[in-house]
Amino acid sequence: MLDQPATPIRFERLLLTGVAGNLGRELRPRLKAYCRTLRLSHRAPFGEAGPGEEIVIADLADADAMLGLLEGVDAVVHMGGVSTEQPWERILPSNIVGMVNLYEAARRQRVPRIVFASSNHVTGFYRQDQVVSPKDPVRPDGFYGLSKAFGENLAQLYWDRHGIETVSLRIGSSFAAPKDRRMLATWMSFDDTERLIVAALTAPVVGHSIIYGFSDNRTRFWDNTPAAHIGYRPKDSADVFRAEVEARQPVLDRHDPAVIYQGGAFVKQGPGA
Ligand code: 15L
Repeated sequence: MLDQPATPIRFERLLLTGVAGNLGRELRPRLKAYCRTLRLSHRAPFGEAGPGEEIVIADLADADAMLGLLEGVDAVVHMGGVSTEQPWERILPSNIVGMVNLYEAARRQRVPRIVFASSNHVTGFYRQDQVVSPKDPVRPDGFYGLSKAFGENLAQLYWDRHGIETVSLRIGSSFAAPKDRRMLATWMSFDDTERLIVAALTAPVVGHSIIYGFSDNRTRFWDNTPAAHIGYRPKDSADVFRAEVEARQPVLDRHDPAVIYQGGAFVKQGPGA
């Protein structure tokens, strides 16, 4: 957790979906610092509410449940849904139907802003020797990346048609430490993840903005210049782990698609793999 909250704002009620996932668990105490009440949701029971928390069990695929979930919230941090490459039957209800349910609920409950956990896998089929910006065409590396591209397009529609603002975060690799050479470029520390989400929640005007989520790493695949208005300033860097990661993985097979493409191993798991 940041020593000082990144900005002294207070939301009355923030909703964090997908709280039982890896990143959801990490964000739970962090986001509590920015609101009076943190509403937490997941599709199955996951424990007790702490002080200043409330729990609502809601399946993304259930439109009525989603409508109730969004009642009275000032903003949503949407971490819910499938977060890895999976068979289409699993992705469809949560990342496609679920996203429509989320945005329809936001429209009906008049929720003004959503911070959407998109993914770098929206552009995973760019090569690692390219630097990609949020303005470049999408190149999903599987059904998962494709579903996140759908989510971004849906966010654009709800901004253009209904004025609901979204910041789509194309999160790189948000873990305690980079696990491999690729993550020396894609890694985002948990503190920087908090900084990014808070910047996305509080930037005055965002419309629908897309921004890549990564720390201040020396090697990088992405250029966030078109999202400078979000005001995200990473403070950590994967480079403190560089020597250790390179020693663990000294030789790379340059013919391996997981080494060639930004999406890494995801490019080998998609449809037909
Ligand atoms: C993602 O989108 C996943 O949710 C996460 O588990 C990581 O695998 C990450 O991408 C990544 O690309 O490293």
